[in-house]
Amino acid sequence: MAEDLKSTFLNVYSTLKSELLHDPSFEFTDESRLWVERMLDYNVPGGKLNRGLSVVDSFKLLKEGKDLTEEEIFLSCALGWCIEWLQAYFLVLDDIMDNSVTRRGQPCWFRVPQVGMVAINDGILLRNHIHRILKKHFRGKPFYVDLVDLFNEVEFQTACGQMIDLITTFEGEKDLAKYSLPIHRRIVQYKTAYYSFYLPVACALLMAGENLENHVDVKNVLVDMGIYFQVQDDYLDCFADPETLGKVLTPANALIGTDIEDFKCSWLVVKALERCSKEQTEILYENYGKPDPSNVAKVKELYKELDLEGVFKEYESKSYEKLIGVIEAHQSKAIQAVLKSFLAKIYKRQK
Ligand code: GPP
Ligand code: MG
Ligand code: MG
Ligand code: MG
Repeated sequence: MAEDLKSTFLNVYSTLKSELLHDPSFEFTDESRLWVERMLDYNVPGGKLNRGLSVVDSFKLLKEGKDLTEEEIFLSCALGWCIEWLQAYFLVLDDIMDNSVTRRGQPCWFRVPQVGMVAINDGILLRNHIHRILKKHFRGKPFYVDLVDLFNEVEFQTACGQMIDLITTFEGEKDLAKYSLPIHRRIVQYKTAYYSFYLPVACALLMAGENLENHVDVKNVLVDMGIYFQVQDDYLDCFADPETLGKVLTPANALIGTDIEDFKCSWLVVKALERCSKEQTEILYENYGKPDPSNVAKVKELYKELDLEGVFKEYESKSYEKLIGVIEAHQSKAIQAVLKSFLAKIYKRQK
């Protein structure tokens, strides 16, 4: 059944792609059509597709067992793909900003020969594709205006999150003293939680005819889930098996993520700062945010000494308990099911 859904979902990708490659608002040449096709295939469908598939899953749960029509299946898949397009747009640009090397087990798009800074424009195109898809398939729906507004709001929140992520990481002003749990929370709430967690469920709610203003409590739980998810991301950046995470090309390469080198306000460095002795704090200040592998190794050694793996495991089970408690207090069984299925997908994930 899950495999079935995935193949339906992938078929909808082919349909949407083909529509975009024949968009009558542009006179494509063979060359330009090939470029867009290669760019889409490289950046859009290669992830876990969790966000996109969640729209369909959530919509089904909101329909409480009623069979979906062909149209409902297609439209919920199309909305799911809009989120995957949004994610592709963010990641293409984020990898340039973070100077990253690999993504999803392959070189970042801007590192592909001949692509380079064309990737910036490709990111803008990906962004525009979302609204081409929405216009083509949803413009006649009563919730069209709310849908467009939702995508715009969430994109704005994410760009603001990206901004605070980047400006707290400024070159030349590297000062660990400004990193704290509230700052970390603010960054991840905006840069990850709204588009990854709230957006898929909000799309499903709109398709089910709901008014989003009546679901602020759902938004709050999903934002908390998103924060928990980004803490996992920060943890995996340092501790995951590189091959599983897809941020490395060969097992011989010890590099996983680049948060330490990039002086990121990661959950790990915040927790380390809370737990360090005076001497350990000095080690952290001396070695954090430097590109040299020996500096990175010292930071990782300190993380081991401070048992950040154990601190994370504790945080993980506490967060789970708390989220389940809030979800089970919700008045609607259908919404409880949506939120629980989301949580089950991410709890104790390895990638
Ligand atoms: C990724 O965070 C950042 C985003 C998805 C938001 C980008 C927003 C833009 C407006 C471009 P990250 O850098 O921590 O993720 P990863 O570790 O996957 O690179
Ligand atoms: Mg990044
Ligand atoms: Mg980033
Ligand atoms: Mg990360």
